[in-house]
Amino acid sequence: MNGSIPPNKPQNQPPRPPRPSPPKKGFNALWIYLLMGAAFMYVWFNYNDFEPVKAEWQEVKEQMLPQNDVECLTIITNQDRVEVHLRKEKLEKYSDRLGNTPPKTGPHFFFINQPEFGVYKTVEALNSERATAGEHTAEETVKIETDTRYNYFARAMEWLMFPLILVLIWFIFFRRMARNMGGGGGSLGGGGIFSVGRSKAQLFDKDNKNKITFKDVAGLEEAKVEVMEIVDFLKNPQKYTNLGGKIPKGALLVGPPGTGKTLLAKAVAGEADVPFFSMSGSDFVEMFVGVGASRVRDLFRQAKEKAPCIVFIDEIDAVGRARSRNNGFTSNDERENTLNQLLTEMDGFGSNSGVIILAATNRADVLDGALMRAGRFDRQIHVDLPELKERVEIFKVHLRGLKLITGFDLDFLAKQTPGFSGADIANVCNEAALIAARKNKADIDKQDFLDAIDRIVGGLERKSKIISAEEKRTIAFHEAGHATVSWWLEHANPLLKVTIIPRGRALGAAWYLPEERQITTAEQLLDEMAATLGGRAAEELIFNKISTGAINDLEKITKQAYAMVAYFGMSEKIGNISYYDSSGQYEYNFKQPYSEKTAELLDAEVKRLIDESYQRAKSVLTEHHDGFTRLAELLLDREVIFSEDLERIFGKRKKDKTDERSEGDESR
Ligand code: NHX
Ligand code: ZN
Repeated sequence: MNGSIPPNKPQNQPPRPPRPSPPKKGFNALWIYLLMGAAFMYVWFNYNDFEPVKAEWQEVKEQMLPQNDVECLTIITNQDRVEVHLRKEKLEKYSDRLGNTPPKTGPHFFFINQPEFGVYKTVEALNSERATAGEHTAEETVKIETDTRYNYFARAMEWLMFPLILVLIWFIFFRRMARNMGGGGGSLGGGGIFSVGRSKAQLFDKDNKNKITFKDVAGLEEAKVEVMEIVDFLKNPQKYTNLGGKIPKGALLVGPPGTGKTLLAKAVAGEADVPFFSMSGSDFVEMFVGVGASRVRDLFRQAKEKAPCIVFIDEIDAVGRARSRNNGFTSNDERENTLNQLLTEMDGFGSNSGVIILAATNRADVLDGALMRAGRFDRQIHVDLPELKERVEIFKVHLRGLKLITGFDLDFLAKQTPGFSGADIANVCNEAALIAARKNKADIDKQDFLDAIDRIVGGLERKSKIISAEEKRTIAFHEAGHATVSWWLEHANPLLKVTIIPRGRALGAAWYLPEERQITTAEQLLDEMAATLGGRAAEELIFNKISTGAINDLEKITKQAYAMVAYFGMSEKIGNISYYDSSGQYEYNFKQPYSEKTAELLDAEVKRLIDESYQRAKSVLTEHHDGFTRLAELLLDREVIFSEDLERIFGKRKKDKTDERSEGDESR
């Protein structure tokens, strides 16, 4: 490549390519500028409208020099090259080789130099010969110059190559990363590498099509009232600020999974008619350091631009978990930075700036105290599992689209589903429709719903599971044991049915209708423990052999007994002490908060409670041995028996106040 720097002749520069239309993304723009710069450099270093013609030293020495055609010779010191500049007035002579319009200033020819040519000496000799000849004039001197010529473009490229490759790799890497990280459809950040630190909040604007309103939220009456007030804060802030009140900055929706926290937040968005940013706490968390904090910053910047608006952070416990003081190796600095940024931002804007933060979590107990203090999440809205009336409402919503049999009893369904969340109920309704369809029914009836509930609580029925006759007997007596003990113990949950059809992981189950109560007494807990131990007790009494099948029962009562002793203060020896930790502070502490001696005492008390319950179960079974064995035989025969059958065997249950009993259903 010939890298001669042309004289500055701007009129001969090729026109610069037209500027591309302003690129949308920073990423593209950078590329285009880089390419343009490279192209420009190339043109600049290579631009020359005339290329010297190749000649031979022989011809220069024997013709051009003697005939006084040469004005100047330029010896390029770092290349084997000599350039020949002809005298202006002699150019015509060479027009057959140089063309008709050779440039006035050269170089016009060049030749490849070799040391033995002795170019310099030859020219010097010629010049001095002419000078001594006396006819020397300035015009006849052959000038001789030296020049060192670098290939600037190649050298520049050498310098730039390495960083360029680095930058390229970086681009590709980050672009892939950014794509993998999703940034989904409605993401404000868009794709691309420069959006790593952007918030991934989804924006629901006023004119979003599938709006959810408070009408779509069944139950949750108290929570709705609270949340409606927040909508009102945004709609008429003056009403509140006129009286000197400050608009709250945030509200925390707390409640178990599936109870409709997110739905409620979406309804707020639908009702408020303000922009609604939605993101999940885990969206802040990324593998890069500092990304979380910068996303928080970005989220709040966007929110402030759109104020008044609502920011909704789902699963805030992902970032809001309590910062711990001394967690040497479980520390998560990145998460703490994110949380700190969140705290700062929530403090950062004035309370009347029209941004309200809603956050949802099912673990309010693990949240950092700083997050919950007034001035940040000023209020907590508890969203609990729906009660009977609310379940009726929720069923109404989900049954809207279903083809039901006429005279369908909605209240019955609600009674059969205590402890179900809104999401569970939605699941029940859908599953019922699928079950009815599988049976090619025209409409869905009560039995389909009951099957759906059983399926959701207990798992899939596995009728084809092969069980030997001996095992079947064990299962039947085990379940009959549960049934008998729970029937005769006053405070145990009322029984619904007993089955020995395998379902999910269980080979058989006793189904109860637990009372919907707010608090549980020690008697109730003890009776339930005895009933749960009834299965193992029955196995021991009847076969004098015990099986591994009771693992689930034992796990449950062990946890129950531990809770009674260590949390509920229900053991006299321990006293009214609770080692329960609602603050989550001890979560990373491996040490138990009690002494070794107390630990031993706890263990002893747990064992005592369980042993006593087991004795009670056994004594109930021996006392009602006849009914118990009849029940087991009936179960072997029919596979499913209901509380009516038990009533026929044992007579009416002491505390079976059927009409006022609460509703429910849970597998044991
Ligand atoms: C097994 N299952 O795992 C076999 C298939 C004592 C007659 N080898 O107590 O089915 O032994 O009153 C949730 C629910 C494990 C999780 C039930 C995990 C059962 C159930 C073990 C009846 N009914 N045990 C019972 C039973 C078993 C198991 C579970 C679970 C058996 C017992 C399972
Ligand atoms: Zn059992």
